[in-house]
Amino acid sequence: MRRVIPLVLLSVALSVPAAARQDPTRPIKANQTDGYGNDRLVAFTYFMNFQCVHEPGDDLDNDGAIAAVDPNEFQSPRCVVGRQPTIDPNGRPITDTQPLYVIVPFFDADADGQAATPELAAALRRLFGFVPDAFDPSPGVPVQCPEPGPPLSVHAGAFGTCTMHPSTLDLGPVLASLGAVPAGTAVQVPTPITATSSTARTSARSGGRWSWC
Ligand SMILES: [Ca+2]
Ligand SMILES: [Ca+2]
Repeated sequence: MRRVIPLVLLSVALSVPAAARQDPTRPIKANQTDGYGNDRLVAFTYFMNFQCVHEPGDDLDNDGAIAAVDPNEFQSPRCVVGRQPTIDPNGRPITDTQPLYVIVPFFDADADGQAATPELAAALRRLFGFVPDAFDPSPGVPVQCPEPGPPLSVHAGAFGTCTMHPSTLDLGPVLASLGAVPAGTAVQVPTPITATSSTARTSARSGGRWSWC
């Protein structure tokens, strides 16, 4: 079964070259990832961390106390898949932010059933009935995150990493929507391996605020 899951809306300031009429210069830099926009291959350049916006009324640790009165919520980034904040990191409406689609291989292309650990593989098999390549350190498809290393990128990323991103995500809301876990359950997993794409022709511009979808 091949599926693509939508990822949480996060926000980041990054850019692609305004005159991107040629493939990115190889290897791409440590703060860049490959992506697709304006109908061609591009390199996304990160000038800040990929920010998971946390608003006062949120309760991202699911303990019943909203963030406004719960300082424990801020001891580490809380990046929640399936949740969209109303604002971007600049405080502007998220509706004014360019969407950035993060494509996750939700199939097991090499049919090896492997994940980073046997425990993670068992949990994924319980949740989905198979082990997606999104959590396979040696997946059956090429991906942009973690960075593949030379000659494509300067940096070779470790499993569960991507430049300027946190190394874990909470899949709880997506799994709850699928009926796999009760609502309000946090399910922390390694950041899945991904490919990145923007859709709008106007997205291949210099600078800008983007959000993951
Ligand atoms: Ca809380
Ligand atoms: Ca696999």
